[in-house]
Amino acid sequence: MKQDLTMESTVRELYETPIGHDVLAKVLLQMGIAEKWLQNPIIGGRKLKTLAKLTQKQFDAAFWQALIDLVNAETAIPADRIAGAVGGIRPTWWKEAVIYQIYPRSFADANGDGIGDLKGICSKLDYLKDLGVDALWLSPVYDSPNDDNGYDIRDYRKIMTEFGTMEDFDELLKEAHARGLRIIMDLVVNHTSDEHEWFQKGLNEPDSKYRDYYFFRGDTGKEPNNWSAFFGGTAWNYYPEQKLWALHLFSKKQMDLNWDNPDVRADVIDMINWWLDKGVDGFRMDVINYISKTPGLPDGNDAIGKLMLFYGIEHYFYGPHLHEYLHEIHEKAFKPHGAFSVGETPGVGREMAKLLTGEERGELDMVFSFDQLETPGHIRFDDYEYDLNYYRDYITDWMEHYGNNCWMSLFYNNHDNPRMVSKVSKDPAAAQAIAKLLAVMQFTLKGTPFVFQGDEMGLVNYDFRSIDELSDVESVNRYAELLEVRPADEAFRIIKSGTRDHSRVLLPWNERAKALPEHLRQSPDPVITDLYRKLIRLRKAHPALIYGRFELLSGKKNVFVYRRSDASETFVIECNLHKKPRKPVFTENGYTLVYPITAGAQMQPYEARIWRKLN
Ligand code: ISL
Ligand code: CA
Repeated sequence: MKQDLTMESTVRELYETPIGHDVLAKVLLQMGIAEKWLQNPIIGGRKLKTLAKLTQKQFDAAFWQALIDLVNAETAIPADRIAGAVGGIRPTWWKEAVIYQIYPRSFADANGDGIGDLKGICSKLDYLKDLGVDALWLSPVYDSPNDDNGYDIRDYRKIMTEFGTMEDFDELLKEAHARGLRIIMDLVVNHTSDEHEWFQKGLNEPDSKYRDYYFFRGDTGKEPNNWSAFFGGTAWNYYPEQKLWALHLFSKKQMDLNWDNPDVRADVIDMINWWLDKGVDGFRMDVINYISKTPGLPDGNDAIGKLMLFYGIEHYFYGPHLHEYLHEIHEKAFKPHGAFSVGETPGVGREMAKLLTGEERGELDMVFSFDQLETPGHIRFDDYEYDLNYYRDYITDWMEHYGNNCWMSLFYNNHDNPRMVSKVSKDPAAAQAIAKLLAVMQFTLKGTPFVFQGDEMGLVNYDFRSIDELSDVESVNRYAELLEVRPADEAFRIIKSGTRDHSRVLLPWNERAKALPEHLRQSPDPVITDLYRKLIRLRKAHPALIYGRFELLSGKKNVFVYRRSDASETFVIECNLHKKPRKPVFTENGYTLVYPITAGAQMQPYEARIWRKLN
């Protein structure tokens, strides 16, 4: 479909396009405004030029032009919008699976040096099997100088020394497969370490073909554009000796690859095939939606930069060749191996996600979308209480509109985020109930659950006492930046709220973790682990919880009641999303209680109940 929006088009016309839908939703989310606002007929009927006039303080003409260009550039429409194009859900192993994310550095330390390793992972395979998970996603285990804990890869075909050897990896793969556990690797190919051979050659050998593997630019006296790096400052490094600039969207040691160069794509695809030939079952693809950048790398729009707190995003979060490059990787690597892919796609909304994961498109199997992780108007570094009413609305919207040809990922945590339990409430007395509630939702909503290590232990955030206890490059850099404008204690408070270190402390079962200062120690909660085991088994035993229909029964304030059903049975799940007890909404005629063992007259704070009946 050709989109030909102009400033004469209406807000509704814009909102009806996939990109317009997602961008407007994202802008409102950043501004802390409910998306419902757009569904108001008066707003919807306004011309864009009128809206532009009303919002001229926030958004300049260039913003609207950039948006219209982005919308008009996407000619595809999601298949579920075409009558008759999508049938029923196609069953696959990864729709039925529960996937467990391991952050190897802090998971299990076999040799007692305080750093998790591959032998450690091997030693926990029986535990993981018993938990009931089907696949393990390993955060990067490749050779790396660890500026960003392995997300800065120096050699894609070598194992990080601290984690072990390639023999250890082969052993892990064999042992995992012997237990029926699949292994999903982390694919970090938006960038490499500056210590990668390609970058070193590109930087130091002017005639090398690797000069075009990255975004090198000659000396013009200042940064080639105004883009920001996510881990602080400008996105450009200057190399005085070579008189060259080079682009990095993340840390100063994570250099962006130039995907427009076919040799880059061929080398990356070779590498993927090398791992797939070894027998790994798939990849989680790091910031994979960032790989295609607007040609010429133009400056980022000012309004977008201010709104998103980073400049330049609109030039790479959904770049001009993204679909083409993903399709190429799919055709040349994933498809021939029948391998699984999940893309990490920050900034991608519901409709863009459909164009990335629609089964007819041959790009990705699933994506991680992140707009569920903070309540609208908040960022990770704010100290606030996350409102689960927002999660209900967000997840319901996706489940109702994502279509049978797309499949969702369900997660609250990963190695980049503080624990969701702690976001919802800082009250330690509430933690167990919240962990249970999150687990019940995760295993009974529609999609593939991704458990992050420690979720199943009921882990919460750590009470870090000083910046010296943090090691994440993002936290360290941001803290230094904040010190220029805030007193030290305030700067630390901000960093402490959002630091990725909350999810990266050595897990409690390690000997070395027991030696940590008391405020960095937690005990696994066996009640939560037991509940994870039970819920995973429940989900497995009842296809209605996997492929069944989802229907919202009540979404009023603090209430989330939904139904999952297929021809043979019906489940109803009722959740109290709030810290106050309340009367149940669901009347359980003909249903039996599956969880918990008994149901009182009141729903307790954050209580969740699962009911079931045969059809
Ligand atoms: O894009 C962001 C800000 O809006 C980031 O939050 C981004 O989503 C995130 O940092 C991307 O994460 C992944 O790539 C990073 C790495 O540090 C993370 O650990 C990884 O999950 C760079 O490789
Ligand atoms: Ca170790």
